[in-house]
Amino acid sequence: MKIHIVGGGAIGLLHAGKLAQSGQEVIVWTRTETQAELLQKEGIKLEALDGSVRNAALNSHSLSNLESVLAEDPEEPAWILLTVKQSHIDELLVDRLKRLSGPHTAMLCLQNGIGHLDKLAHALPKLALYAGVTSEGARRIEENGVRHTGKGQLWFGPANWDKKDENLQNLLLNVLQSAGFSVGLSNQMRDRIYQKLLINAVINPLTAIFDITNGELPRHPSRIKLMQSLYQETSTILTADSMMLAGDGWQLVLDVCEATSANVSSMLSDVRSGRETEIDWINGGISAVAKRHGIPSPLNDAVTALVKQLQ
Ligand code: KPL
Repeated sequence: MKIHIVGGGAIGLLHAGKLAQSGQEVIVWTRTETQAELLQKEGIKLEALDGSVRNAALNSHSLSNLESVLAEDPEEPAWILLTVKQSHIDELLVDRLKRLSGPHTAMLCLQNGIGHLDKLAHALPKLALYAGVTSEGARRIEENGVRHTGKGQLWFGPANWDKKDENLQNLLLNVLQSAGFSVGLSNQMRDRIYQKLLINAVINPLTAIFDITNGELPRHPSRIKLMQSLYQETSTILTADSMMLAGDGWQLVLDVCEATSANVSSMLSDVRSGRETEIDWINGGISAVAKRHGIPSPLNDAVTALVKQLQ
């Protein structure tokens, strides 16, 4: 099975590298021609958790060359793994996804935050859409090199139930498992997305604002107070929108800070590199949910405004 991975960031390259190493035919679609050429020429360098580095060959193209690539190889993909950031899901990309996919294609979306699934379901009504949540840690260290920084778990499940395809989902499950991923199918993807959102809503903006690692965040009483208040507000909003929380959410936030203690959050990393952050789809998305329910969201509004000042 050919697996098309759209996005050459850390999560895209981690999946591409592990899948290619396990013998799958992988095609990576990147935003820049330089990255596509490097991946095509030199393959992907994957640094595993034990520090060993292995190369794997794959095919890579720039999204801007989609038309000419499809003219030569029009075979419709069984699976597309969409790993780009929320901010990159614009009209142009949606149009390209429409052209890349066929009537039997399924797409797994691995974005942080909320908003993308509704947008994609509306724009691509024929596609079987799957929502995914992953806790794998990865860092892109070169245009064609990625370091696996933490073992995680991937959950995925249907986002538009009428298009659910059991054969295709089992195929992807097996392929990902054979590539060494811990992966499970879930019928509760909305809850899983909301639980991850709750964690990201507290850790990401505060680490970006204070310019500190995840581990440093809860190491000061005043920061703990801010974390707790933002957690409380966010969990009230998401619970009003039917989130079912498995376990103690506040403890989960602290556990993630501890488990990823040396990491820089993706939002801080974006701020430091001058890239657009995902604030509009994390805390901005929560403010939008609050508005729908007529609940105030002063802290989510405030961190959204502050992070926008930084980016
Ligand atoms: O998902 C993350 C992110 O940085 O986006 C956390 C869980 C906060 C780990 O860094």
